[in-house]
Amino acid sequence: MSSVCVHGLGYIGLPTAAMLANYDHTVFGYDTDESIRERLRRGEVHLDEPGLRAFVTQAIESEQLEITDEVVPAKYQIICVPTPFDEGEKTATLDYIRDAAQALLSQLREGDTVILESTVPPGTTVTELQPILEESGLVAGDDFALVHCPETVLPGNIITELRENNRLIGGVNGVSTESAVRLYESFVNGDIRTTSDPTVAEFAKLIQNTYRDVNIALSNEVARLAHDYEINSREVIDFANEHPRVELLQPGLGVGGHCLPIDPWFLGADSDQLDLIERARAVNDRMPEFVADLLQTALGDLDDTKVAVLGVAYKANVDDTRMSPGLKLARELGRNKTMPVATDGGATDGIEIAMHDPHVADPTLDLCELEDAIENADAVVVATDHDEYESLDPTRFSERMAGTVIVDTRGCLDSAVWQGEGFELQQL
Ligand code: SAJ
Repeated sequence: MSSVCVHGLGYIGLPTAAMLANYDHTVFGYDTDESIRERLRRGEVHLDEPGLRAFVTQAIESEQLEITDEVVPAKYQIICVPTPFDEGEKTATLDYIRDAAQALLSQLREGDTVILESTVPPGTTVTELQPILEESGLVAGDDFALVHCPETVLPGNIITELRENNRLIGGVNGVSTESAVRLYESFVNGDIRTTSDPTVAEFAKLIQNTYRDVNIALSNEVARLAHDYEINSREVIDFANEHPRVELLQPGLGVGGHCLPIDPWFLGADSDQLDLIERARAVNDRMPEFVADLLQTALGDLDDTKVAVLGVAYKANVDDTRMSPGLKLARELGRNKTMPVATDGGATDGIEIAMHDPHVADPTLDLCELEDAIENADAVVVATDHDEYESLDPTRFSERMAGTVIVDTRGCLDSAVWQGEGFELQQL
């Protein structure tokens, strides 16, 4: 068993630290945010992820995981810090990685292994991280091992996927790769595949999310085409997927979260070859506009109407609203009004937008109860496919709503039932 220091205790670093600790490694967890460190020491987990609280508590109570106030010396140093997206420049901000490398400098010893797990533009491990670490006087590959090992876990299923997913490991040389493989082998049940260098691993990670984004863009285009042909896009996609080599994903209000809408841009950091990938991004980003147009057509005029948006989390059954398509739609609906809608929804002078989400408890968002959201609404948009929305009762809606327009962007509702209740249901 080894000593491991995990730098960054967010959605990836915290479960990784707890996993290693629960597999008997001696783990030190460090986060620059003092309040996170204090909460963890009190046994409070600051992230909403199934099973994480118990998993972290087990690691801390067994004393295999210690929360520290600085980076401490360890055989393995794992960096799991964010790489925030600069929306204007469409680039990754690498400051946290540079800061993490600086914080590590004085603790780095001969024989250690440094692992970067953060999602980064191709080349980052070698061109950004390595030069800073080598200011220690130690040489990557000779004196210490250096690898990129991208995280691949799905929010909502992180603990299982940490153990079960295949992992990619790319070191600056064979010795580096082998050292990291030994650590991941101790808890990963999936295959561990080694790439020829860190840049291949960085690139492959970005392509995994890009593949999904481009695939969804094709489904979203199918949805727009199907609308013109007056057929159901999900039926088309189901039948197209009958072919053994076709696997289209599902259309929707757009692609949110902190991965799919962002990672494709990282591929353009050192290249001007983005083409299809950029188009796919634009197709997905335009979906809220498409749905706003559907509403406009269905309601005639959006002035003096009330629209309820159900679901502001970026996807089903999570509380995360980063790059949320539902919030984007609320902004889009307010765009043409004289008083722009606030980023958190709320009313303008011409259209009232009410938002509901059973998973989100963000006080900065003007969310309301479902009954209040649909009360006197002229239209309802189902923006996120939370489990709760699959069992919505149309009678409850017809009793409260003023209008009959429902746009189900995630295919949650049973169209025959809702149409039978007299609703004008449109599904993407
Ligand atoms: N979505 C659709 N249609 C679909 C599937 C998803 O519109 O058929 C939308 C969702 O509603 C959501 C967005 O795409 O708004 C992203 O959701 P997601 O479930 O596809 O992915 P994330 O962002 O939660 O997590 C992804 C995962 N990547 C892949 O599956 C290739 C996860 O494994 C990564 O670890 C994560 O990104 C990451 O951290 O990079």
